[in-house]
Amino acid sequence: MHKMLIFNGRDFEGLCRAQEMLQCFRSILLNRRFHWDTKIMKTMSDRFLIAIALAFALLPSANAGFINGGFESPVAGAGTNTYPTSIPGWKTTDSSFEIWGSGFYGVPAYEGIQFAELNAFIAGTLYQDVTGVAAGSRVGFQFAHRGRAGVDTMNFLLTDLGLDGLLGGGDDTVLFTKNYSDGTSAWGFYDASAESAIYSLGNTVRFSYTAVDSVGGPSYGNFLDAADFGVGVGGVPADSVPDAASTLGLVSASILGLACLRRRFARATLISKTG
Ligand SMILES: [Ca+2]
Ligand SMILES: [Ca+2]
Repeated sequence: MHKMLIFNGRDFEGLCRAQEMLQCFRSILLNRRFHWDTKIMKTMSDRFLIAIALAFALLPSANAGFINGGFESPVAGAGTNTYPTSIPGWKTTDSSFEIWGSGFYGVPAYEGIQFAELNAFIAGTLYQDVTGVAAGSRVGFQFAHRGRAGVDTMNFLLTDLGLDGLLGGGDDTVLFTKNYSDGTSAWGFYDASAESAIYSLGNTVRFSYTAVDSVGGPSYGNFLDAADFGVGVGGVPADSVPDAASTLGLVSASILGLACLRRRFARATLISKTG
């Protein structure tokens, strides 16, 4: 008799597909949204379950893929501004981006030659979707923010987009959110070092700035520069699980989750597959 496990229409036999299995386990443990499609199940040993739990907890960190955080591309040059409709890495809810070159209206870039004005034409959202960060990885961020004609305020938000990889759908998780206000005299620089630890859930993460308030109207304010996001960024350790207590907790949670999973297996229909 040959048995196998099917998740979401895919069978899982052998370690070659362990990564996909981990995705399912992570979904159960962290998102609690899992489309159960067990047609045939495979009897798994406790040792295998524990190995999977450990692998889940200690999954290596991955690069975040965050790019162009300093708004240096496309090149506009110093002393001017441009309104590109697309730039590498970023998306906007506005009709275009607004990129300033250092010295335009007397405002210096925080780093490099260029920076962005969040309020191009409206009080919109400027965002970047980041993939490839393993579940359980500690992530950090950094950016510089400045007011244009007074004290401007924007909301910075990190959102795990859930299994659908899209904003909304009932499966999103806010990983971090905070408002930042800065005036015109200097750039404010911020990172994750003073914040509580932020851990990836393993799905696409949306890094976003949304204009909250700006002096001069909706097309004014909230300058941004020097952004970065990912593992080992923003003054926090690059460890996927930074300390023993967290590791033990995550492993325990994983094993507990797998125990629950096994109870669900026990209730599932066992179907023999021949051949
Ligand atoms: Ca820059
Ligand atoms: Ca979603």
